[in-house]
Amino acid sequence: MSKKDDVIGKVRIVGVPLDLGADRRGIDMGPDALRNDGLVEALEKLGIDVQDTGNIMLPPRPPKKKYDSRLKNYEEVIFACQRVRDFVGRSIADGYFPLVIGGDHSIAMGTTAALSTFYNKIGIIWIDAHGDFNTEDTTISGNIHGMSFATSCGRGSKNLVGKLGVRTSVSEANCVLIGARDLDPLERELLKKSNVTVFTMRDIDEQGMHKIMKKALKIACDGTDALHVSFDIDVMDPMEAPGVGTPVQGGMTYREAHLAMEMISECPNLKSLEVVELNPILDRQNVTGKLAIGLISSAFGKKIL
Ligand code: NNH
Ligand code: MN
Ligand code: MN
Ligand code: MN
Repeated sequence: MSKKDDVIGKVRIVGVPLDLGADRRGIDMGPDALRNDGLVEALEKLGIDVQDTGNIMLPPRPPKKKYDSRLKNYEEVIFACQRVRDFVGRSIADGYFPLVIGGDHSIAMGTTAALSTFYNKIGIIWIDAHGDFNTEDTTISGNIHGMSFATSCGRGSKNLVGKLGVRTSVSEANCVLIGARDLDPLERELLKKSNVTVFTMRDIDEQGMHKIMKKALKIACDGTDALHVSFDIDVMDPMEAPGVGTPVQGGMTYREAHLAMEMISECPNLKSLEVVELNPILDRQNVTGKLAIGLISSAFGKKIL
């Protein structure tokens, strides 16, 4: 049976109602909005055996505090990421493909920690308007969701790197950032010096998504034993996807994003998928939630013909 014509067999959904890694309230409702918009049914329609384990239980929101650190809500975010790590780890051990739905993007630190205990050399395709390549030293906002890609690559201080008790197996040279158009000054320098390949929106404009994804998949799959895809919905153009915490003009079109996911679905190395930063209270008639479900379906093998 060739993987090419086959959808992923067994998927376990892990919802992470966390927004403490970001600035805006509302992202914590992302997982339930996706369920309400029919995520499980859409995947079942593809013939996938879907297990929805519900949302990870998180402690109540802490009282509003004054931040004296560059890592806002540090303890709470680490706690959530530990749970994500454990849930994703158990999903893989139980033979399920983990689909992590956020929640803010800080949860990727938990996902990549779990993957690192199973795989030796992980490639990541990080699809995002932002770089999420800040460290404790470069961040302007102090929001940990802007640091999760760097942390997954093993960059930053010990407050985040290694904090989940796992040495990362992410291979930076096999990492790709796609759709970037809003980088902080020091983050930009760090990215440029890093081994991450960055395809900005301009690159997509110039070369087209098909060429970009061919290159991205080649880089991420070259000699790696796992591909992780981390999809931040704010990569989409805000006209397509208004329901995100940090919209940035000039993003991907509906078809560009679908083509990316369709091509990802053909990669036999794909071992996990994360879709984050849906903010239902900023959405318009659930278009962003429905878009996200469509994109997840494409990543899992849904075909037009
Ligand atoms: N770069 C900014 C920061 O570090 C924004 C990050 N926001 C995101 N990332 N939504 O995907 O805070
Ligand atoms: Mn992000
Ligand atoms: Mn983003
Ligand atoms: Mn965001």
